[in-house]
Amino acid sequence: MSIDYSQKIPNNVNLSNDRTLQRALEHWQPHFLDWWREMGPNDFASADVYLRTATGVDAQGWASYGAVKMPDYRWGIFLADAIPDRRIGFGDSFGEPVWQQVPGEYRSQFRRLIVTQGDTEPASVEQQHLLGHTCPSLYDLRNLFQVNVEEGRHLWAMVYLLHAHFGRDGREEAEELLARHSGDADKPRILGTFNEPISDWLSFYCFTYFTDRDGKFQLKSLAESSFDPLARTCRFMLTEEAHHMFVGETGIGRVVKRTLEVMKELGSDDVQAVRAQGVVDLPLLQRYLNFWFSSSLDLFGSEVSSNAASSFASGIKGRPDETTQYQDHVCADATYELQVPDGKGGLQTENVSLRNAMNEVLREAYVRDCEIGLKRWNMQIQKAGHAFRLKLPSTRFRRGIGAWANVPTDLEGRIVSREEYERRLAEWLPTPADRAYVQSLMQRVTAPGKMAGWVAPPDRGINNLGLDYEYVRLS
Ligand code: BYC
Ligand code: FE
Ligand code: FE
Repeated sequence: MSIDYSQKIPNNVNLSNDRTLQRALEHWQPHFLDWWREMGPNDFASADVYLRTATGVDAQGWASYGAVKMPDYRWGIFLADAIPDRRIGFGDSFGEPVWQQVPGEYRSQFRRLIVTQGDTEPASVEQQHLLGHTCPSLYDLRNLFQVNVEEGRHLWAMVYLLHAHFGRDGREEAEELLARHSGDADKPRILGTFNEPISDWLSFYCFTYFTDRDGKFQLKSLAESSFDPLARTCRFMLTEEAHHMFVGETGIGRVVKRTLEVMKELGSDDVQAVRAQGVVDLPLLQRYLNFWFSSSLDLFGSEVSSNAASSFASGIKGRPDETTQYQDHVCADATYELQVPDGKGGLQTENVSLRNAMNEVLREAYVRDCEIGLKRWNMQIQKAGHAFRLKLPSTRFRRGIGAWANVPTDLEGRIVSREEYERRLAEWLPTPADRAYVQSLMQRVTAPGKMAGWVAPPDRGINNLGLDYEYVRLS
């Protein structure tokens, strides 16, 4: 079904046929806009931004591009097309028809997941609230705003489900999604990573690489859900998500490229010499990767989780690509082997039911996906003739959730003493001096086609336009 843009809230869910729901969402809309004005990239409200907007939900040409002032962006409700006769793909009800309504017994579990998902979307906009002021180029500024408006739309996607399927509770949750704020002492966002500040562009690239990728895996597993409206919502969100991860992967790749150019000119990889030229030394980049990777790993929840087991059993949340990647969709008797700390400084092996280990299954798939970018960046470094390699730390490193929470380990995942851990953190994570140095590089560049000195230009522009296109017209 095509998207109806003649409505106050663009949608492809026939909203005008359900007056009560339409009114409820139209009541929430000004609250969303107030939130956007206050917490979003509000200093750029009058800028013309070259944005893509969804015009359909099919694979061919779903997007149209044009200059938009962000407060006028048409946030709406877009579900991927229904799959005729879709069946439940996993768990105890495998093979039964999917649900168009939430079964009463699963209501609170669904609500919790949809609220958690919804909470991350506005959180990321809040985290990136001030980044526009230090953009390295108009191209990057445009990408930031594209990501921001789409995260705003992802909030709409979850609020639609809350309003349409959870009655009064859902409407209250929708209000709460605008009342919690990233980093707020009293009302923080739900998940840890979404309360971390993103105050420089290196963090933004790491966040879109690592944290939006958690989004990809969570959305993929919710896209398998037996609750069909949720599955269809997430399937469409995934088409937008690809660009967010592209911004991260190419962003880090451009940082590496620029640093290698400077190292070549200098004939040296000496950190002080490299920094004197105003670029990001590779060990510093590594510490940023360590920070955002370890933080994002926590977003998958505990290795052993009864929540995950019951979500799988009841068909609420599957594994990414459940149909194509797995043979056994029921996992009634399968087990999973885990290595966990034994509490005495050593390790022990635990055999748990596979259903209880679903968070870990997801996390493993995520880690493999994260490796792809590292391979590419290391290829650049190798081609430039350097021995340095970027590396993902062990999944045990600096964990705050699960079996490894608060167990001090080094980057290889070896358990170390608390004292050694504290002492070596400056080797492993960005130090205040690192952050101050990165901050000193964040000088705003807004001449069309120009690029800050710490990042190489991208290979190509947006939608086949040149790099010197004025992607954001500031006024
Ligand atoms: N921080 O059984 P457990 C995205 C909580 S990113 C704080 O271990 P479960 C995006 C957990 O909520 C994708 N708390 O885990 C990216 C639970 O609390 P309650 C977002 C945490 O429930 C960039 C308790 O610990 N989507 O879209 O199996 C930009 C025990 O939970 C954390 C989703 O996450 C943490 N890191 O799984 C924009 C999907 N981790 O309820 C957007 C929806 C866990 O006992 N959420 N806890 O108070 C879920 O599927 C699950 O809730 C989780 C946790 C995977 C998060
Ligand atoms: Fe999102
Ligand atoms: Fe995203």
